Order: sequence, then structure tokens, then C-alpha cells
Amino acid sequence: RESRAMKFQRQHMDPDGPNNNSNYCNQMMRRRHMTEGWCKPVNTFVHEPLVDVQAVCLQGNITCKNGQPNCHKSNSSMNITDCHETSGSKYPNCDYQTSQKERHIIVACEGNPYVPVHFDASV
Ligand code: PAP
Repeated sequence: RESRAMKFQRQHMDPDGPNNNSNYCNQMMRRRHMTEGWCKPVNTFVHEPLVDVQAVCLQGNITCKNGQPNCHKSNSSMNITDCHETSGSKYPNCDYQTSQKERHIIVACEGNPYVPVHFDASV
């Protein structure tokens, strides 16, 4: 079974991207299996080395959106792509708007090793 840490990497890590293409989210949301059973409405991909994203778990500790205490905000801004489902999207034809940004990321971390398991926000 897929661990939470591996699920985070599948859903949120794309160190070599983005491919500079307005179809990025349509392709990646499908390729990373987030359009199976439903269209995941919002998802962010991070275009930085995995070690740099894992290191965020050692950076500023903050409260998560759900009130849990295990969130961390990156010291540096990172290259990300936000994917938002469009108003016309209808499962199984999931359709997304692609927006590239440079933001600080906030992730929730768990376990030993203490690694990212959830993408909370970008600021
Ligand atoms: P996403 O939130 O990164 O988009 P999601 O598929 O919702 O991905 O999975 C987040 C996982 O992190 C959840 O575990 P699960 O896959 O076993 O359901 C969720 O419980 C876990 N998690 C740990 N800490 C938090 C937190 N502070 N806020 C939200 N989810 C958290």
C-alpha cells in the first residue's frame, strides 16, 4: 500500500517540471492518478528538488488549516504550479487551469523520518 510520504510525492512533487505548457495540469493530474473516481478539485505541484521540499519539515512550525500543529512554512519561495478545476470540468473529463507561481509553501509533516505528507497552502 502507498505510504503517506509516497502519496505526497505522487501528488505534489515534479522537480523537473513544469513543461511550460497550458495543458500541464490536465496532463499531470491524469498522469499522477488524481482524476480516477473524481476530479481532485485543487492540487499544487512543486518544482524543486525532493531534498529541498523534505527540508521544509525542519523550517518554521505553524498551525495547519485544519488546526493540527504539524505544518511548516518554507524559508524560501519555491517554483510551484497550482491546478484548479475549471467550471466546465465534468468527470471523467477533468479539466484544469494551470498557474505557475513562486511562493513559500506550507506542508504538513509526519513520522520518523519526519517528512511531508500533505500540502496545506502557498503564501
Ligand atoms: P493533500 O492534502 O496533500 O492534497 P491528501 O490526499 O488530502 O493530500 O492527503 C493528505 C494526507 O496527509 C492525509 O492522509 P491519508 O492519505 O491517509 O488520508 C491526511 O490525513 C494527512 N495529514 C497529516 N497531517 C495533516 C494536516 N495537518 N492537515 C491535513 N492532512 C494531514
